[in-house]
Amino acid sequence: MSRSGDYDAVRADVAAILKKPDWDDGSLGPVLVRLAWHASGTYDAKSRTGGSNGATMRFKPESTDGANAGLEHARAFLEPIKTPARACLEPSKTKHPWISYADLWTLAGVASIEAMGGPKIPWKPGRTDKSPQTVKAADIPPNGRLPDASQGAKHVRDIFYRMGFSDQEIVALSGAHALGRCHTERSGYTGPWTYTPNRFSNQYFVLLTTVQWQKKKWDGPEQYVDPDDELMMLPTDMALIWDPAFEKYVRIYAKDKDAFFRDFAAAFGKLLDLGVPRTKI
Ligand code: ZEM
Repeated sequence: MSRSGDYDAVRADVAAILKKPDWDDGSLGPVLVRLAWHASGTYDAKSRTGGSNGATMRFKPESTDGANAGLEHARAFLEPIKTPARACLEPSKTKHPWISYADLWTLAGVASIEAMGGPKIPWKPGRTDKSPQTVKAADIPPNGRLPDASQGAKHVRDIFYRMGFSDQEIVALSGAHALGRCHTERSGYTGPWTYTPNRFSNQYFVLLTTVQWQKKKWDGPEQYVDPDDELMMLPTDMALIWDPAFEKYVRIYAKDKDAFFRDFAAAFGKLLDLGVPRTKI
């Protein structure tokens, strides 16, 4: 068992499980980043509800929100880092039982970004988990707080302004779509955004501004593809170049990787901390 509070030991264990040849493009990194984002992106600044604190995605209705389809795998991949299956038989084999799920899920996103070549993300521990025995319905965010990919700029602003983000932060955060891919069985969409889905980069912005995006010809939901039908964009991704205020930042980040890394690190760190009680000094 690691010493309580040894977050570097947890980070190292997350980094060690990322490589997985039979999973997607060979890395668990993207789905772990998505877990950290969805755990946090339920925050509502007005009512100060939702957010990563509590790790409420373990409970219904958040666990069964269609937006969270597939994240049960991400949560299961992290389970052995906290409590390996055999630990009940051999308590000496427990790894980091002291860490809360809420800290583990957000730290795993941070460690994954860093392992995939991204910036260092500001991250602080201190999240606590709601207990399955005493959690109240009011503690669990309702479905519908996460963005709907079929919509446009107004919806994207409604969702992210609710959390307290600016247009610039919205665009910076969206650059995470350099990572991973869509799965028809989870979201209805298909394909990766970039040629390097396991590499954190500003490629998402470069591709948004240079590719001739066209509607994919298929029976599935409206999505956009490059002329070779290898890469994809969601309607909400296209909204970032169709809306002039968003587009301004897309062009900045396409040209300036360092600005993107700096702004992404700040915005992602802020996202993971929404709703986490912090004592002010
Ligand atoms: Zn995503 N995202 N996202 N996103 N996302 C998907 C996958 C990933 C939206 C969205 O609907 C979808 C942010 C913002 C927004 C990641 C990170 C972040 C998928 C595909 C969809 C449909 C799911 C599937 O089929 O598996 C929308 C509408 C967004 C805003 C408007 C933000 C912000 C993110 C992090 C900072 C990542 C890493 C993935 C890839 C997951 C994977 O399994 O590969």
